[in-house]
Amino acid sequence: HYSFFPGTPRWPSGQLDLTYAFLPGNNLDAKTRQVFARAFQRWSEVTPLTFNETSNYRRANIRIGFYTGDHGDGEPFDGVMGTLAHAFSPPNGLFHLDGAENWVVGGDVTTASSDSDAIDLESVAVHEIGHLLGLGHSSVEESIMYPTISSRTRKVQLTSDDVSGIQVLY
Ligand code: TQI
Ligand code: ZN
Ligand code: ZN
Repeated sequence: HYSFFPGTPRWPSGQLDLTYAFLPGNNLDAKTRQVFARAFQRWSEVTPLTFNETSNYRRANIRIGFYTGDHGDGEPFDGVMGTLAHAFSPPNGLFHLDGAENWVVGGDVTTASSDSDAIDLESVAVHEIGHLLGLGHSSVEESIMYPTISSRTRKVQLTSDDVSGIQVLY
């Protein structure tokens, strides 16, 4: 079953059109930006929320960046595997990803290569956006918000549990 953060934080009802921006220094390619756009779309399809990319990083509601190791927020990344990403509850909007992971960007993670540590970027993005919107973890194993994902796994479809949870908030 879905859960929320303590105090049930959410984006306010007057602020359902959210903007997101990528950390300017990251210089992500079009393919990577598309992965995030698709991940946001999963949630906008089932809520009144909209998500639009902006180039104004400082003014964006949601700020996405890849970092390695200690990056100044008290939650350092740990290299390959372990913590993959973290996102804060509303209305903070920070979404950080561990730049050290073997991210699979839009490819087929189930057949990805040599490295058994391949992690599907879109799957992690859909999960972290759930946190950005106010969802905690779910006890339903098939759900996007379940607190475990395996490498070489693609899990991007919201389940009825995820949809029920987000529709309580929005
Ligand atoms: N990062 C954890 C997560 O996003 C961070 C975290 C731990 C957390 N406890 C929390 C966030 C409690 C909110 C509330 O869950 S992670 C997965 C999953 C991670 C984990 O790097 O471990 C995904 C990132 F759920 F699959 F295991 C993305 Cl999809
Ligand atoms: Zn961080
Ligand atoms: Zn999580």
